[in-house]
Amino acid sequence: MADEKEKVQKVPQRSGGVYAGKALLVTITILVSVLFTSGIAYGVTNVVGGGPVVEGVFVNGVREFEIQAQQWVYTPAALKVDPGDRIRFVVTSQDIMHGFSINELGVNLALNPDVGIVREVEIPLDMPEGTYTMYCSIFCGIGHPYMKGIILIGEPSFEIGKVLPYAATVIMAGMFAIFVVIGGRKER
Ligand SMILES: [Cu+2]
Repeated sequence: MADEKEKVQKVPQRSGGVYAGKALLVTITILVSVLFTSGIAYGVTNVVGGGPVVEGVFVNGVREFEIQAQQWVYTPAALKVDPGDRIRFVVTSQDIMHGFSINELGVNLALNPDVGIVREVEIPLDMPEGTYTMYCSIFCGIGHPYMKGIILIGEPSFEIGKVLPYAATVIMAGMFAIFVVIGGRKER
């Protein structure tokens, strides 16, 4: 009985400081998560399909893109087209052998150094609007897995991929906050 009384008395004395500490911890966690995610999101958009979005040049009704490939980037790395477009890729490797692939469009080119490879495709009118990946399909060194770009088709109104990193962080921060609160309760 004596022990229980002590406990009851102790709780109110501690709680003020404990809650202030928790609030600070939760705030710091959220701040760090936001900074971290922004950094990742910024890094991802700049590494994969980063840089300005290029819309190509119309040559006799065909949307033409001149693309340079080199270890381990495409320039430009972000293309924008519309459904129904006729597209011409003119892709040249500036150094060693690379590939140039877009699965959804059935494109898979092997690029010998300094030889421009030309390939024409038509974007089907019923192709779902969104972001597609162009990537190197021939091993070209340590950066090969990251040699990627994006091809934007149409004007997608909502893309889960752009929201996902932020949503994940909010969930992570929320979970961490819950753990902190639960952990704090168990200590007592
Ligand atoms: Cu490669």
